[in-house]
Amino acid sequence: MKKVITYGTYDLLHYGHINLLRRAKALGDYLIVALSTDEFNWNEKGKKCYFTYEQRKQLLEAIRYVDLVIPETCWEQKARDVDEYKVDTFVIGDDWEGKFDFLKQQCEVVYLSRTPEISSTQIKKDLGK
Ligand code: C2G
Repeated sequence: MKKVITYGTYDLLHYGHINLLRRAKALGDYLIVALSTDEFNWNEKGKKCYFTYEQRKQLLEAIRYVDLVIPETCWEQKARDVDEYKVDTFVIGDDWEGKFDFLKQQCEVVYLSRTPEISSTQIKKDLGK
């Protein structure tokens, strides 16, 4: 079984996220999403999520491409996750191009093109938040 992992906040879930998850799943048979916790988002990314971790987890678990959701609590957990979950492929959007090449010692690393014109930030702006 080919296992794929990806990481993200996935707040205000939108079709750009779904495009990423669909292509990520197509790279293997089992997709793990490491979902940024509320604390990680605030402390490390300066992001205040609209939905809580539990709500974002529930949304992701309802997506047919997603097989497992685990918490992302720190930047450094990726290498450990790849080993622990016996991951074959790490995948993330190309806004992170090159940032995780260090994982190439352990698994395949794939950067997928982002879906243009949509982001959680844009949605909030359009809604006047
Ligand atoms: N994404 C995309 N197209 C968009 C918006 C997002 O393909 N229009 C992708 C991102 O590239 C990422 C995933 O969807 O792979 C989740 O996006 P975010 O929630 O913004 O994730 P991010 O904050 O970049 O967190 O340790 C890595 C970080 O947790 C990544």
